[in-house]
Amino acid sequence: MIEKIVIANRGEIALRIQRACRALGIRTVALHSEADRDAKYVKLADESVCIGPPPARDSYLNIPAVISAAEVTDAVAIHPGYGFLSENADFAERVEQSGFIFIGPRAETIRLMGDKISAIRAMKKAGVPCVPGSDGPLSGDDDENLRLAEDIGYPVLIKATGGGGGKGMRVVHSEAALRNAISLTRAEAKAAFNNDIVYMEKYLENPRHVEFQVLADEHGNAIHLGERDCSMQRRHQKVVEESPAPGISDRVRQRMGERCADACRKIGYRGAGTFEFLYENGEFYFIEMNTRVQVEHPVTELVTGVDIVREQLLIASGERLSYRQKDITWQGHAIECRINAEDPRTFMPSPGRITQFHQPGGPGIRVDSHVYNNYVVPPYYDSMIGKLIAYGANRETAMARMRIALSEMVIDGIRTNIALHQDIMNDAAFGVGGVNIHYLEKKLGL
Ligand code: MV4
Repeated sequence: MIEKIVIANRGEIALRIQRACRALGIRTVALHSEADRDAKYVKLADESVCIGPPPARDSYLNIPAVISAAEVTDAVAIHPGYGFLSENADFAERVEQSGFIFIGPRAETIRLMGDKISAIRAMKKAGVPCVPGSDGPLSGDDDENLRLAEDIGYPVLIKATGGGGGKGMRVVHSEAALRNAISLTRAEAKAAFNNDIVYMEKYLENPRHVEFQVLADEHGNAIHLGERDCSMQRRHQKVVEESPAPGISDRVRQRMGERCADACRKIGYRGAGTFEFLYENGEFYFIEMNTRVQVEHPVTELVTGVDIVREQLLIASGERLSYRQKDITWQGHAIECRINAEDPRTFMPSPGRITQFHQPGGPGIRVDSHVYNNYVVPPYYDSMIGKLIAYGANRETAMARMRIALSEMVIDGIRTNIALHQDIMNDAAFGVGGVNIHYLEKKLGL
């Protein structure tokens, strides 16, 4: 077993990783910027190292600083959490070249999935259903692209292979707009990702975002933990996630989950991962794979009973998965509300001192947050300050518990999106379940 790890992240996920380490007797090194120096989770760690000034590029994204911190503390492995360096293949490679274990997939796997065209090719080959599209880069031949779009059928979507998470995409509704859309997307992609390679897909107009959680070890074992519905989003930021996804039958879960687990075996995947799908008219279409632990992993933990971060640590230690697929069962329903320090009207970040923090509790309530009374939310990072997760025997119960928990939660001194969550928990369409990815933006009048 790994003896000591560096946690190359901050906030709630740094605390979540630290808790999993404690349970396994792994010593922890908290890395922090100057802005996070006084955070309680930093003091709770066995050791801490300041890796630079507040801006992320000077601290949490500073690869030499992170690796040096692992060297000076004699750590064995580095957990990247989510965001920051978690899906940076060059970082994973340098971690391993420096003699440390990267808690995640092999660098080549991260690179394969980071390039969306190569990810789709790999998944298509492994039997995962994908969106009808160009199956590769678009050429510079306008006539060829017009024929392709004609075959796929308008509307089509031009996507940057270096993109993902919503950056570098353009919908095209007609032949007349195609040529221009391709060159604009190319130019934006070149500027944003230094890669002007683009591809084409059928544009799905009203899909849901449904993703499957997988775990794979180094010994060729891979399992799935079912799916999450993450359709309640605004500007590519998820707001509410839940598991199971409303309307997905056990049979469909098993069939799709097994396809994902099988794809993991075929590509030699290692660690925790997520297959992102668009789900429309009863069909799944793979779009991207995330090679990290995700913000919304707790809803899967609550319905399966599997501690995903613990499994990441065991896998990185070279152990076999603690579970076979037949050991995985799904019980009840879990919903997660992302609590953000933001203005309820403008959605602008609202950093500052939390003068009063009271967290809810009771049956089926979990709070994953690093904040407390008098904690100062720094202005430099993501505005998410925690996650409120409600579990119940069914969706109704989980929603009812979430409503009560939201009413108990007190965060004074800064503005938050708690009222938005209350609104969503009382929304009739959310109550029915299965809203699409455009629902929240339409509801908010965007
Ligand atoms: C799509 C799509 C419709 N059709 N692909 C947005 C981010 C990236 N992960 C993929 N995205 C989309 N790809 C096809 N062929 C619609 C989106 C999309 C979206 C997807 C998931 C969650 C929220 C979204 C919001 C807007 C657009």
